[in-house]
Amino acid sequence: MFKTSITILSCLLAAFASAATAACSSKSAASGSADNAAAPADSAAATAAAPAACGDSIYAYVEAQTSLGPRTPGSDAHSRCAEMLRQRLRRAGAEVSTDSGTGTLADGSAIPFANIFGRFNSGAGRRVLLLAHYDTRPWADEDPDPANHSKAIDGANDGASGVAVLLEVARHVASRAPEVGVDILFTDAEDSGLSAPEGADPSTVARYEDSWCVGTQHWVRNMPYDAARGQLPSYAILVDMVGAGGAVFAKEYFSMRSAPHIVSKVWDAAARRGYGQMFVQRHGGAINDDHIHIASVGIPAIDIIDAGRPGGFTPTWHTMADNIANIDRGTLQAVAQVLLDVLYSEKARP
Ligand code: 1BN
Ligand code: ZN
Repeated sequence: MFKTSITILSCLLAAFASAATAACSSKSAASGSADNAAAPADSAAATAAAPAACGDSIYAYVEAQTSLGPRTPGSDAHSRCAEMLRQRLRRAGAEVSTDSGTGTLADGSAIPFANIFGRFNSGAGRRVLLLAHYDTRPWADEDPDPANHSKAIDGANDGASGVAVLLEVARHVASRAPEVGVDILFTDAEDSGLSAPEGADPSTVARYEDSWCVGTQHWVRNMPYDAARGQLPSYAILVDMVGAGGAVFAKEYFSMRSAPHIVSKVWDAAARRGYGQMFVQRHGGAINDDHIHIASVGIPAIDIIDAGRPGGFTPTWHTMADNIANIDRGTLQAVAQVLLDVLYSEKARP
């Protein structure tokens, strides 16, 4: 109770930037910098110019989602979460739109989706797209107890963490905009997919692969950018499963194929902050995630995902243990800080 009160207090202070003594203040993350608002001369100076991410604030954004219950597509908790995200983006000053429809899962059943898009500083020519999925998996099918395989997960890490990190970015963009325009996309129906069973008929494999990231597949076919007029964002960064203690972000395969220069930019920014143990200089596996669909329409796209541990994904992946008890403020803060450093180092023109 006491601890909760402290967390809420420090987050409120952070959110309203009202006290220099708060656990997270509104000052730049760099200490001793005389003028953090000065234009960065290089990447290291940009680190000094970025606002400071607040782990308590991001944790509170995770809790705001998990307290609704599992956000499986079609559920009341999912609708309430969608409305909350639209409101938060609007309050942060974004122009908000929703791309909704119905997709198809591997078994042929229908799944509703509503992708939520927020655009900051729509007049900026050069833009960066940030995305995370807000839906949660309807089945804990990786849980050690088979009795849990048909239960829905809280998705504190797999879903809420990425969204929370982007809400933190939105909070800072609202109070001091970077030079580039920022677009935030909360994708839906990412996590109701099934993997093809061993020995599946090859003609059915695509159906299984396409049962993941259903919302994003629709969004890219209707995206709010005119590619013919050169309006695509310069690049996109997906954050997925960015809230567990001991997270290891390796350089995911499709990210390296689509945008090795953005992977370098992000991993270099992490190294400058001393997060080299988390953002490791190692190549990772190939992951069927939202970024591959964004890359398919010509936007260089990368995935920051906790898949670099010896066993692959974090141990709570698709289990009932993916809950708030296994969320780590330090990981959330590190990822948000790296995104802020990258965004605030970008120039209005390349
Ligand atoms: C990421 C988080 N994913 C699901 N939850 C994508 C994925 C798809 C991971 C297929 C493994 C297999
Ligand atoms: Zn998942």
